Amino acid sequence: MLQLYFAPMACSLASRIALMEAGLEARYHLVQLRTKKIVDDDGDFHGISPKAAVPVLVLENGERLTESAAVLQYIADLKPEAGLAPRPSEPDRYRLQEWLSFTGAEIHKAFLFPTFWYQDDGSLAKPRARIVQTLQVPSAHLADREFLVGNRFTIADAHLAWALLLLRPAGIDIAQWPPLSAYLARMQARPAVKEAIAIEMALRKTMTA
Ligand SMILES: N[C@@H](CCC(=O)N[C@@H](CS)C(=O)NCC(=O)O)C(=O)O
Repeated sequence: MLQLYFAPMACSLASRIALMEAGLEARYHLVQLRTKKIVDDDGDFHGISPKAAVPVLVLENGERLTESAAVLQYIADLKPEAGLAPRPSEPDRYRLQEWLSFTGAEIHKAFLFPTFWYQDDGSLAKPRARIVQTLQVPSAHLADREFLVGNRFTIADAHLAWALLLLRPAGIDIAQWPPLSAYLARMQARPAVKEAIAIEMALRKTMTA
């Protein structure tokens, strides 16, 4: 069975959403990122991945795959009939990769990550200045579209929806981008997305309690 190492509401949420949208079973291992401990067995997460970052997907053959863009495509390709990614031969596959890269590099790492990790001592000025410019891109794209790629939900939506969910805890008001706000509401209304978020929010509460 597939196994996913995750932390509640971290970027691994997109992989959980993809697994649930695809109807694929997996064993989920909770990782405490601060201590790098695997909660199941108190193991050291560095032993699972030298990157010590989630997501890590353990494949059926025991190999471990990291990086959301790769993990998400792997999951989508396990269940092509779920339509979570255009087939590798289709031109839209490159559009999908374009969005996975943009969310991972420009949204996650360029401003969400620093917004959470730096103290509010002026070092936040740079990432905050990039927020409006960066989020304008998906906002303009989604002004007249329901989904990022083609006319159905894909793993690119799972990835972006996760990133948008973090705006609030990062102190950024999504209402300034009405298309993104409407898009996130649509994504959150999907049963699999709703369930994935509910599971991880409940776990997060127990970890902070
Ligand atoms: N490029 C990686 C980034 C993975 C990443 O940064 N994950 C975060 C959680 S969102 C993490 O586990 N960070 C390690 C830490 O906080 O110590 C990907 O897209 O999967």
